[in-house]
Amino acid sequence: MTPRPLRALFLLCSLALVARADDGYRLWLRYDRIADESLRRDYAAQTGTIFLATPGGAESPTIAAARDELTSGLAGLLGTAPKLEFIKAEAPAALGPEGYSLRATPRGIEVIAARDLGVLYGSFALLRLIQTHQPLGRLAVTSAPKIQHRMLNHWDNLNRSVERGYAGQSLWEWDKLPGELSPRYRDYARACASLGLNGTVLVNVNANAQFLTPAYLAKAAALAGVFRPYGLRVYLTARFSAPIEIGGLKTADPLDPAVIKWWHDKATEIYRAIPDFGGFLVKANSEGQPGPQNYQRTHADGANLLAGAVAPHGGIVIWRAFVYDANVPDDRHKQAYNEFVPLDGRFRDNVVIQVKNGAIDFMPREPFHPLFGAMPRTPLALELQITQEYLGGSTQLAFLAPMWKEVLDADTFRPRAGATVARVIDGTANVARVSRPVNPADTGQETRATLSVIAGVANTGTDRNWSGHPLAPSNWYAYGRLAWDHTLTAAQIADEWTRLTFGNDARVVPTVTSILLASRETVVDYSMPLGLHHIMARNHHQGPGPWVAGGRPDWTSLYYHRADEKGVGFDRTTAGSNALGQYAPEVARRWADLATCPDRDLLWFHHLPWDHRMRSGNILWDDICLHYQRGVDTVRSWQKSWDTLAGAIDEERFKSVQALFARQEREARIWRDACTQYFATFAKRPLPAGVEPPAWTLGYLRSLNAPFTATAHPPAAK
Ligand code: GCW
Repeated sequence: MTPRPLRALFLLCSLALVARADDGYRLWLRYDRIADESLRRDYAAQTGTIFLATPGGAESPTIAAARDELTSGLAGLLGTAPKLEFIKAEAPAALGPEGYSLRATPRGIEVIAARDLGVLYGSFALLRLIQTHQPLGRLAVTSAPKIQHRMLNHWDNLNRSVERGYAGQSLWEWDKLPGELSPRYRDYARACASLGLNGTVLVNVNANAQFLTPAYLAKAAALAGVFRPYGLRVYLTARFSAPIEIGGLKTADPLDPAVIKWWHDKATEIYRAIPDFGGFLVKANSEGQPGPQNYQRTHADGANLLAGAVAPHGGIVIWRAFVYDANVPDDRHKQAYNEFVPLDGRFRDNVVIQVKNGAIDFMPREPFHPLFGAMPRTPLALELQITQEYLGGSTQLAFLAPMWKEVLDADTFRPRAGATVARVIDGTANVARVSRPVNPADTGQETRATLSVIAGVANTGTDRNWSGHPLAPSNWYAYGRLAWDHTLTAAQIADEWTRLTFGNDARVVPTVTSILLASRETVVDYSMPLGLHHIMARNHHQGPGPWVAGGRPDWTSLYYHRADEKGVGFDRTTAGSNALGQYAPEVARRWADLATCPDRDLLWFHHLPWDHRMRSGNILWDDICLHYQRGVDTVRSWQKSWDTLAGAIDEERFKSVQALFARQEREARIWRDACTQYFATFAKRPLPAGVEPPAWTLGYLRSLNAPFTATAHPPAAK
């Protein structure tokens, strides 16, 4: 038992630690001293010697990065530096090229991997175990990624603005590169490597050909140099018209010999600057971007052109399926499937088609995209959006792991039950995939999928805490963890992130994790409940805009909610657009039948009368209103729980989140008041009991247009 005065001193010190301001810069790699002395002593004894082991057993910059991290991490956590020994050892085959195994042995802890990068990943994993106070006594962990290419996609522009970015400017200081290297680049790479992310597309899919000019390739090469020890490979977006814009050609036709040569030469030039360049990400013939269809060629022609250019260097092409066109009369939901399914098997082996989680566009909730499972002879990548374009930017909390799990775990029933979206993208759903010869020289043997990719649109920027909202790095973290292992649960990830970010305090952990886990459903409740979608304000996509009309129909809200005096919702059954026909029959049947369609997807697939009887016993109109109110109420409940953490979290982050929750509560009310009053003009029914009367008139809310991006907020009532 510690003597009293000492205990008091200890308490004072730990209070001082708690109160210390934290600006969030260190993300989940904080390494603050563990307050519990006996725990610290145990860990110090167990980690006295750490063996870093690979079959090659040679030092490298990656091993040096692992050493640095373990040394500074353990010095911070335990106050002692471990003895690090680098040894030769065979790695179990199951680890693959990037996996690791951690083992407690009588002489110390072993971090074993087939390659240096696995040692680095294992070192981060070991630190995470200590940071989250896990026992090491019987440590025997093996872990290997399920997906090969785990990527961040930055939508960063040449002028350092970030499309749909809410955390300041782009991290990449183009004007200072390649000469000056911000220390932030290394911290970015550390954060990525700590999660096992191994690829980064530096720039926006709305692409700028300038990034492929020699001056910018030198800048990208400088970034690649900083990232390389951390196993993070650099990719670029390819603007399809680059041969015209920077190459002086008259055409970008993918079958034109001069164009083919231009891309081959460009690839050679890129690989000279960046020998481990990952490849190209391409958005073509979508939202005004140029592409092969400008020359009456197909997406396969376009993708294969670039794939041919990078293939000799081992590069890949990630071709996006986010295509739709207002001139095509069919439901936007169906267009990507209609375009791409006929091209299945027509892509070169180093092409992957990147598909957003849902068929419309990163809505707060979307049923999984019908392309998953529908192209068995083509590797498909899953694209998720970490940045919260439709979920409140960086002013609202929406922890997205539950949403991503919903998609990853969705069963496509293609080719058979159990083929979840996760298994489609990791290649295990369809092991007998046939790789068809694309060019006559290929042999076309039966192979298992070799290419697997997952992408997350980054939420990073120059804000000191990286992501704007102090709780928003949880989404970067969750994305990285799921990219490594999609079988983790949202609750596990929330628990880990909270411990790493706020410490292991018994009060803080359950409070923060329960707020995190409820948050995405709460945003759905107060913005687009029961399958409503795309009813946000125009352009900036923040805040309500169910009235948005005029211009391109598929960019209006009316196109999606179809509200009239009879009812609301988009009929995608056979009586309507029959988008359901693009899913496996088992899936389509479940959504088509009102008896089995879950409430959460109802208005995505059905147009229903306002007095449709819901499972709750309420009529549809009442349920819609009650969801909006529930969203507001839940945010209020977070405010109360957060307030209980005063003193248990450093003041800086505590106050910041407190202010943001107050803002979120008001923004939730704006959503509620705007949507319920707007839909009431059709439903012509009163608000049900339990829903507060609106604080603002519909006319006033409509006149604001951009309530959430404007700095001035609406006054308390109007
Ligand atoms: O969601 C839409 C966004 C655009 C984005 C596009 C895409 C990069 O509003 O800002 O452009 O998707 O994913 O290509």
